[in-house]
Amino acid sequence: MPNGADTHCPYCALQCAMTLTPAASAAGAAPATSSDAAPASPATPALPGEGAVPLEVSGRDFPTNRGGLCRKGWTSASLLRHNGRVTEPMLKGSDGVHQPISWDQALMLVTAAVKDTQKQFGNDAVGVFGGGGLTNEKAYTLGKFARLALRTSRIDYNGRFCMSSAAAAGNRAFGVDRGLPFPVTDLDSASVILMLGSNVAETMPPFVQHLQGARDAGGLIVVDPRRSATAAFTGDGGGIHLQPTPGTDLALLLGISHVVVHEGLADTSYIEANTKGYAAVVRSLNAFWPERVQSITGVPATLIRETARRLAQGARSGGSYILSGRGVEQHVDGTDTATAAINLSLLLGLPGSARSGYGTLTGQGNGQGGREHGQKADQLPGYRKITDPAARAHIAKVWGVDESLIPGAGLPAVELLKSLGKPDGVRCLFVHGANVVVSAPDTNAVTQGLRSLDFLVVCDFFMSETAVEADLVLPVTQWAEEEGTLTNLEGRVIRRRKALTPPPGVRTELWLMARLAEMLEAPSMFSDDPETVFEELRLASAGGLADYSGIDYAMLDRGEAAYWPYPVGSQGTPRLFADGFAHADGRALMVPVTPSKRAVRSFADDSLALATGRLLEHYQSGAQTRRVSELLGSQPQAKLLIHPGTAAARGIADGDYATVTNQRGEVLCRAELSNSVRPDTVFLPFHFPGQENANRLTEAVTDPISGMPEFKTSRVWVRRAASTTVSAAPVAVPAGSGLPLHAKEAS
Ligand SMILES: Nc1nc2c(c(=O)[nH]1)N[C@H]1C(S)=C(S)[C@@H](COP(=O)(O)OP(=O)(O)OC[C@H]3O[C@@H](n4cnc5c(=O)[nH]c(N)nc54)[C@H](O)[C@@H]3O)O[C@H]1N2
Ligand SMILES: Nc1nc2c(c(=O)[nH]1)N[C@H]1C(S)=C(S)[C@@H](COP(=O)(O)OP(=O)(O)OC[C@H]3O[C@@H](n4cnc5c(=O)[nH]c(N)nc54)[C@H](O)[C@@H]3O)O[C@H]1N2
Ligand SMILES: [Mo]
Repeated sequence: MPNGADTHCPYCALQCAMTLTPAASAAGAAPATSSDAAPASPATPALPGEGAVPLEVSGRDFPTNRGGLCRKGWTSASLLRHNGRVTEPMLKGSDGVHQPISWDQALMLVTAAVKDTQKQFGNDAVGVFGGGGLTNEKAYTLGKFARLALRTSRIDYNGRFCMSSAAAAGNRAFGVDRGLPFPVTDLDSASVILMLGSNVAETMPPFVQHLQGARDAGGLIVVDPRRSATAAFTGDGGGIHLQPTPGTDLALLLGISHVVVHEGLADTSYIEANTKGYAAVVRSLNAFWPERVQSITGVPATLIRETARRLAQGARSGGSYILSGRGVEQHVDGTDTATAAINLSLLLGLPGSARSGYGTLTGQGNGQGGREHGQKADQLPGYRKITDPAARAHIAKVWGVDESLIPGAGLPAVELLKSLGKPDGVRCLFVHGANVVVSAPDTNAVTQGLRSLDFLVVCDFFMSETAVEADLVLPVTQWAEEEGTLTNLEGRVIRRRKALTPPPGVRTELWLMARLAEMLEAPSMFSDDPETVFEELRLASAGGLADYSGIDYAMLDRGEAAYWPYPVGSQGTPRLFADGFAHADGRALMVPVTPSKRAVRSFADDSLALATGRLLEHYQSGAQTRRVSELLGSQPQAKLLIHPGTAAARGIADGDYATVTNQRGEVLCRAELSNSVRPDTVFLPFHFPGQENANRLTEAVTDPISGMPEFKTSRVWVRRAASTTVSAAPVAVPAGSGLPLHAKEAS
């Protein structure tokens, strides 16, 4: 790689373009491991274990980022030669300490564990947990590996925690799920953008430039119980911040829709020509007039009316977009809430219009492609259903196997994790690209499940908190050390380029799965060459909703924009709904939805609503970003955002340690007093492990349609901490307060 590799960032779905060139200090150097090499920035002391930065990162022009990167992107190369990197297979001894073993030994151990487990407990006793950060090639191969090499139905992935509610709602309404059904640059000319529970200013900083037009027009409307960095952009005439009680977005959206219908703002000719289900939706809105919605959500009726009017006005001139994020989707009613957002957009005639639209902002690097090619429990490549006989026949043919060899649907992620170690559950688990000890709901229970397994294999490049629990850790290549493709938040397929030789001892996951498939005598070919895998993926996806058959590496390398569906002979599909929706009749389906629960505004006792989310500096479970000194230096620990009045009532001062407690566990962290949260709400980021782990408190209760857990609203009690350490175990909560936050509405 003498002149640098044009590639994309390892982190989120914006997939900012970057160029990697050998760093001056490390040019031509063999993979470095010395800890005394220069840190990335002289201003921030290096963490113990941080090695030389082998590549320099520069932003590259691309529609999503236009050359910009965020702090995580700028520092991403610093992990490539981190001394904490796992560079040999590591087996846990009886003393609980991991010791290096050879790859041959490791592969033999895995093969034996799979065979023993399956002989004793059946094929489904082996499970796989994948990730939305895997390339398309890896995600595709993982799905095939589970079904054909492991012969198990038990595969799911962390995208269930991320995009599943938005995906379920999109599939139901439009017949297809592509996060943004239009290029991100379409947003630039919008005069109104409604951001539902998304904090792009921290989660996709370069995206903010696409909100500038709406902000300049005073039309940025942000719905967040917190005055997030994105909500703050609505100040100085930029727009409106709606600050509902956490978990009440569905009611809020019904209120806005009510105004649209009752003030005659709906686009009736669009509705007639392009949708069905309108009458039932109108009926379902009757009970949600603005004043009632104000009493449920705390959002003033005047602002509900104003939002509806602005959206309608934007739709007539300039353009209106509705975008949703995890804040509204990661709830037990996430699918219905996303559906309410879609219904609102259909009432206004936005989807498929040239200047307006609806979309959801996909999170992980390959959160889009990762949900299309078979790591989902109920799915085959090309966004096909595993229960569809035609889909099974097509995939069986591509794989060269008898259809009966492909198992049926497995269990969604939360159920899969609940089954760990249980009779009839999974007893041997493979983890590829997730750190569930930190990121899964009710993580105390998940950790117990992992510890009760007969065999846990974790593929990672670091000793993540989940890898620490593993019997065997298999070291894999990082993003800049392998070739592949990803599909960004616009449904655009892009190339990830290799810029560096991996450290000796590290293997690609394609290599690993190919070797294991061979040892397990899988009845199909598994290639370890990414382009060969992509060629197979093209065939497998052909004719499916997410059809990649017309895309190849050469055109991606030329920088051609490839938006799926891209059947052979087509030009791809930048604007997915330009010619109608994916249901057989071409219409979008409006599904009536109503809140089935009432998120309590103020509890009878002194409990609070805990909302969780992200900080700019850290990515997900923090497995990567907590190892970057500049990022950890700026956000070294979890802080509980709490309103000054709420804190004062508990004797908590800024910087004090506080305990956050409920039936499931306890978190101990510092409090940060801030007017940015409502007095009835506290906020915790979920990037930190151990006693700061927010997921000790979240509940593994799920959306009945999508399987999405309730990450965003938990009921908690906050106290000033007596000491600065706590136990991980669940603790007793005040008597009579065992009521779950999501008790069904009494009425
Ligand atoms: N820095 C950083 N960037 C990331 C990631 C990361 O971990 N760190 N992860 C990537 C991934 S995988 C994802 S999915 C995206 C997520 O991107 P976002 O959806 O922007 O992220 P979150 O911070 O989880 O949630 C957004 C907002 O939802 C608000 N919220 C909480 N509860 C509610 C509620 O009940 N209603 C409403 N309306 N809002 C609520 C929170 O206050 C928060 O500001 O970010 C991607 N980018
Ligand atoms: N409370 C709360 N919990 C949440 C959320 C929330 O908002 N609140 N958000 C949820 C969401 S949206 C998401 S997406 C999840 C994400 O949560 P996780 O699934 O835990 O995501 P990461 O921290 O990115 O974990 C990825 C792990 O895989 C490794 N890795 C990265 N790339 C690869 C690869 O290519 N191959 C392999 N084998 N390993 C790799 C990394 O080192 C890391 O250890 O968290 C969810 N959890
Ligand atoms: Mo996510």
